[in-house]
Amino acid sequence: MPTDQSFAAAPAAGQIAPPALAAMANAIRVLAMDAVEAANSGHPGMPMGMADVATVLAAQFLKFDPASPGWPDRDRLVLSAGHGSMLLYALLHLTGYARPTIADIRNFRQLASPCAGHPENTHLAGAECTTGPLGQGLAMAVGMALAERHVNAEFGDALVDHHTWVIAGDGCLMEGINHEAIGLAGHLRLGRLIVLWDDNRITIDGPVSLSSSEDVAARYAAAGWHVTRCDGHDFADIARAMAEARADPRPSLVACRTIIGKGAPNKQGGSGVHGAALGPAEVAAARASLGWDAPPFAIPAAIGAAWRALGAPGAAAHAAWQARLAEHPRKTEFAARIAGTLPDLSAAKATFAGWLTGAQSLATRKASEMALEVLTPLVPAMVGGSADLTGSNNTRTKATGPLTADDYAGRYVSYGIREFGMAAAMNGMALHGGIIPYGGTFLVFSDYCRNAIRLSALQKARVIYVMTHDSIGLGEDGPTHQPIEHVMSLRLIPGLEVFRPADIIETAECWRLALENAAGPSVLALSRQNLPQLRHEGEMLSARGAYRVRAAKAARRVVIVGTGSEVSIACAVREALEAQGVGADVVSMPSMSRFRAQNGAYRAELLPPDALKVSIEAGVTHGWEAIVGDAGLSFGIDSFGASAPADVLYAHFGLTAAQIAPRIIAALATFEGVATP
Ligand SMILES: Cc1ncc(C[n+]2csc(CCOP(=O)(O)OP(=O)(O)O)c2C)c(N)n1
Ligand SMILES: [Mg+2]
Repeated sequence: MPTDQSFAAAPAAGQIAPPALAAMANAIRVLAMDAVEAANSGHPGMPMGMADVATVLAAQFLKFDPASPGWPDRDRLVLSAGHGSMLLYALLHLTGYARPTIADIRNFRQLASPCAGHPENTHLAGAECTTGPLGQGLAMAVGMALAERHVNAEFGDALVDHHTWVIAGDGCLMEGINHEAIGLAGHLRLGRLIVLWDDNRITIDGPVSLSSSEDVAARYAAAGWHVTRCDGHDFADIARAMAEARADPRPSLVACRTIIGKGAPNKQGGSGVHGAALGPAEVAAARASLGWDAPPFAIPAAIGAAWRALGAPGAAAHAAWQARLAEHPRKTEFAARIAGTLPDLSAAKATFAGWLTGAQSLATRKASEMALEVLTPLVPAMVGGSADLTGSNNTRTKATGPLTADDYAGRYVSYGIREFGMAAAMNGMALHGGIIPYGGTFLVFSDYCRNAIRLSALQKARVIYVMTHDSIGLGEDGPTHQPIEHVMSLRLIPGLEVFRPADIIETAECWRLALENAAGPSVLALSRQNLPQLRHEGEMLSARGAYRVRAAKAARRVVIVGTGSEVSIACAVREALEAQGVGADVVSMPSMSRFRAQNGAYRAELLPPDALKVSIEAGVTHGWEAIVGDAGLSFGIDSFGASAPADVLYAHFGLTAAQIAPRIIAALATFEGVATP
């Protein structure tokens, strides 16, 4: 029997009389309005409106242990309507989590408080994910619910048996990503996902009716969801709807009809209460109408005690879970999976080292597939997928069978044509724990994923994006499909590792680096077209971001830096220069950020001041000034691409050795005239 069903039936839960529940809910309301008042910024409306729903959730349904926010089998609570962050902070504080303290709440929205404007998983252990960009919390929750089923399928009910609860607003349901997320959840029948919709019919600009006349319930039903409703201010009705949702085998939407800002007598029900402090007069009026005499940030003892008592069933469930874990034959493996520890990769390292002796001309997307064939059997946490481009992204391996509603043990997700939904779900999977997700699409569609990629980085989530067809080298599909600004613009996202490997050897190295990058996301930008193998020696040279792949024969006057498919072009340019007696190094730079993090000596050794520095990358030249300097040359594409075969396009955009070498020779005279007067 699923263990958290017995948890739900625990006698302590559900036995609190409604008057006491009302007082407990008012504690959330008062903390929210007091914190927003102190900060003179924030959003009181949502926490006050959803206080009753959140109280029933914590009192009767949510499986949590305040002493152990990271307990792997806790229910996940995702506050998708992240602007209502005070709801989460109040819940965590009242139920007895170590943080936030009342001092933290007093410092709501101030530097160094874990109570940031919107919940941030890196600031607060009880925040499952970082939310605020509307719609993405719910979409991440889909990934968490999927992760729960997958890890359950592997380790069983004794260790993995929890629910994912989401508090979402009108905005989360209106965003386009909602369509992708619920389609995926319905298809995969993620019955342990329950969305509590704050159906208050208000957004910032006013009533929802200003902008929307959609039948949300019908849309969810059409996506295969169970839909129910409740009066979000009637404790019994809320509990009835939640119980119904939990019992239904489909993912559930509970439309909780609420009044935004409930408890603020003159402002409730209107959009003015969404995101502004109530002001001293309205706060006083709210206190009077709620019958709340305590001063700001003070919780009456009996109410505080009632809140803290809610943690007891979860603490007991956690203790029972610990006992089961201690007896479990795979406890060590489970702990390593949850911790995200990589297994021994020496077999993969040996295979990759063997490739050095070959001379394989391959697309790096194909090399990536070969690396994945080696890595996925060794790393069971890896769960792959693609947004309907499996045959192009080369993301599926023999070890990754289909993950479906009928077999959650599978390791390959068919995300469908849902790039943003895939990226957000992968964030949720990584944050849930037990999974290292990777997923593919065309690099040009990284823009569709972009805000989720940004959240991968902000949340320090190990998500690996396999982005193929990484330049005009994809050829005839034309400018709609040819990335131009993408590689450079992804490099702008702080904390995102962007790898653009040049051949099979670098591809294998970059895959290892991405896997070992436990505290952040990586993008692998991979070619459609074949690329010659450039390396026959050296181990993990990609780790420093850039290295000399060819040394000048004649006295070095030029250093040519390339990435990905342009490194082989750089090598051809070097040949042309050397033929004219001009010495040139070629530096391959699979990761610009890693190179820039190297010490000055290493950087100067690769890019010496007395050599003319040249970059070649089939994308925007913007950003390369930092590498080649003011006197350097950057060859790239500062317009959109075109529809033609790849080799025609490379010639059209001037990215051939025959076109680049003379321009370097021409520039050399000026450069050396200035550099060595
Ligand atoms: C992607 C995105 N777009 C816009 C915003 C700005 N924003 C924050 S809350 C909000 C209104 C949301 O309405 P609703 O979800 O109904 O919240 P409520 O007013 O009911 O609390 C908007 C537009 C955002 N946070 N994220
Ligand atoms: Mg609303």
